[in-house]
Amino acid sequence: MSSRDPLIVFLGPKDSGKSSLIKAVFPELDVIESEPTYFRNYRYESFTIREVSGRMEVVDFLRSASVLWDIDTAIIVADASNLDSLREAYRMSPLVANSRRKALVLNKIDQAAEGAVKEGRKYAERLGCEYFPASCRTGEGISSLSSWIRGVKVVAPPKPRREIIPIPGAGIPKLDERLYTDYELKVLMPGKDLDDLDRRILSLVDGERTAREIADTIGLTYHEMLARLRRLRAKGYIKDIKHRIL
Ligand SMILES: Nc1nc2c(ncn2[C@@H]2O[C@H](COP(=O)(O)OP(=O)(O)OP(=O)(O)O)[C@@H](O)[C@H]2O)c(=O)[nH]1
Ligand SMILES: [Mg+2]
Repeated sequence: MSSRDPLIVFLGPKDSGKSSLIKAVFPELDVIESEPTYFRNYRYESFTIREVSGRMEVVDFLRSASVLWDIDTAIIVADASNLDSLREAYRMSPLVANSRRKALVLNKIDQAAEGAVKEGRKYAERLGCEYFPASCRTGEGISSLSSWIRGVKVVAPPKPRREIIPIPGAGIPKLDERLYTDYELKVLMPGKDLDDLDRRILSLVDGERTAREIADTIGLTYHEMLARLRRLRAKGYIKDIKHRIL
């Protein structure tokens, strides 16, 4: 499996039906049902399908690393039988903020709580994403979801040279910030489709300053800065972001 493959990420609270949906949409895969420690990858054609753990603390932990994930499609899964599941899925959604497209799947509509389908639509609107009420048990909504996932051709942008995969271990380790420090940056040329913040960032990108120094100078958080850098690179304004583990 290449770490450069674009990702199809399944994200959602515990027991919402992430594994069941992967199995329903990609029946050819040998899906493992136990909860992954962090995430579990499957190879599908030129994609990596990734089921993320349903535990909020793991999702929080992965948040910083996910700015380097090349997410083509994000499937946010919630359980229609439990309205809290929708709220939790919504709180998890920043993990896939930089996906090219995303959908909210309200699974288990065979057991939907009253008002859940309508409530799900509101959350999908709030997330600005597609909405698929579905049931792995009855098959309802699965073929629409499957067609949507398969229907769009992917144009892969330049990708990070390195993907950071947490090493499984006991408990949840603290994020090691050294993984992200000291980027060397090079600018091609500033252009027109940039906002003022982008211009300020580019004016400071000189191949010497690190991402952290620029973030501090401008007053952005480090994670906001990394998200901006990814977008600027995808647009071609930044030629290269070199990663160095100190
Ligand atoms: N009624 C009903 N049950 C479902 C549906 N989809 C999944 N389930 C059941 O819900 C439970 C959890 O499903 P999983 O697919 O393991 O959920 P998950 O999100 O992968 O769970 P974790 O990986 O442990 O977070 C299982 O018992 C499934 O059989 C559905 O559409 N309807
Ligand atoms: Mg699972």
